[in-house]
Amino acid sequence: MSDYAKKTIKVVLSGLDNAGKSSMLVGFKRMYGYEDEVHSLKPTLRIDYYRRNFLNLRLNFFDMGGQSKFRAMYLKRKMYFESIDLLIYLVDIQDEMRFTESVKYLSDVLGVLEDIGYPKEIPIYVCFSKADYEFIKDNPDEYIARRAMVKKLLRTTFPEYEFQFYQTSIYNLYTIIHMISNGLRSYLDGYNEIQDGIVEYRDKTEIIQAILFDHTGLVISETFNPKSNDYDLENKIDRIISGHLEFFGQLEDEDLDITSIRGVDGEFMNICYQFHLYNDLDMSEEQIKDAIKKKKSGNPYYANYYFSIISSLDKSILAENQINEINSKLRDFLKAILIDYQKPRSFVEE
Ligand SMILES: Nc1nc2c(ncn2[C@@H]2O[C@H](COP(=O)(O)OP(=O)(O)OP(=O)(O)O)[C@@H](O)[C@H]2O)c(=O)[nH]1
Ligand SMILES: [Mg+2]
Repeated sequence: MSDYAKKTIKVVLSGLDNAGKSSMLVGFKRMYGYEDEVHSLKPTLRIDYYRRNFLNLRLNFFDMGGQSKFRAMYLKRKMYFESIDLLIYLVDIQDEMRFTESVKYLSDVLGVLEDIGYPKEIPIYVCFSKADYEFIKDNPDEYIARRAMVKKLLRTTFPEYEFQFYQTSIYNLYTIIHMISNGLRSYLDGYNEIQDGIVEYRDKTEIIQAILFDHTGLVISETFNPKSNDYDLENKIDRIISGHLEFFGQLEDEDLDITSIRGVDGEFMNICYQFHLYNDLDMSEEQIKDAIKKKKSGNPYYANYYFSIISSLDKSILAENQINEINSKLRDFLKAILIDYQKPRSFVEE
């Protein structure tokens, strides 16, 4: 990051009409209180665009309206699929009737990618959308069978591509944030150092999950939550984190400061931290004070970061004892890395 130039990343959301693409973006933009908006969404006409900055990245989202006339148009004019850095394809897991149609369109899209020389090393994100907790609990066998069918079909038809499979639900926002953030991770600078710090932190405290978010709620780094094959447990943890995201969104919108806040949820203890980092490299004391005061009025030198921790209750004493010490270390260490991202050009919210 010598010149702080941003990388532009084209993220494409594709899939049939009604698959949940625009809903995903609404959740991602709003973070909380978006249910009414999601329920009243109209079909997207052609393409909706959404831009957001994320650390060293300038994200350009293309929400490609999925009605058949638009799909035909995209397939004909291949430029829509050019220079994609992250392709997220949504398959509505609840719409059994259109399952074959959805897989067919994905195959058509992959055919176009092949024609235009899409780099095979960039994984394609296949997202089983509307994977609501209740739906999966009511139809577990069906759900597993459908997932397995799509996976097998894609892997045999397009063996040279790498696919990443996720399940998301708008009623559990973290499932969406987690997927998008994973897709962006390889484009982040300085990521490995942050990741090492988080892993070290996890190992010292035996926490279950630690996640570092930027002020827009995207994940900068997280411990790799060991896959337990326990869907209920995973869902519980994801929901706690979705609750944190909702909380962070509100803190940002209302310009509120906290140091930390903790809660107990069933067998888990969870803690949220807010870090305020400002770029004091080129600033006088006066300017720093000013920056803190005016953080919401577009001050480019200031940003919040959020840190979520989940531990099991019986390990929480250990986690708590370690937290203050590690926290101040983590903070210094994050500051050293993150401050680079906070140059004025990299902090314009669009
Ligand atoms: N149960 C459930 N419903 C969802 C979910 N996400 C979206 N929906 C519903 O699905 C409907 C369609 O969602 P959209 O986001 O508009 O679908 P789209 O893919 O953008 O559709 P086009 O713009 O026509 O391509 C909405 O009425 C949402 O309420 C989800 O995770 N679970
Ligand atoms: Mg739409």
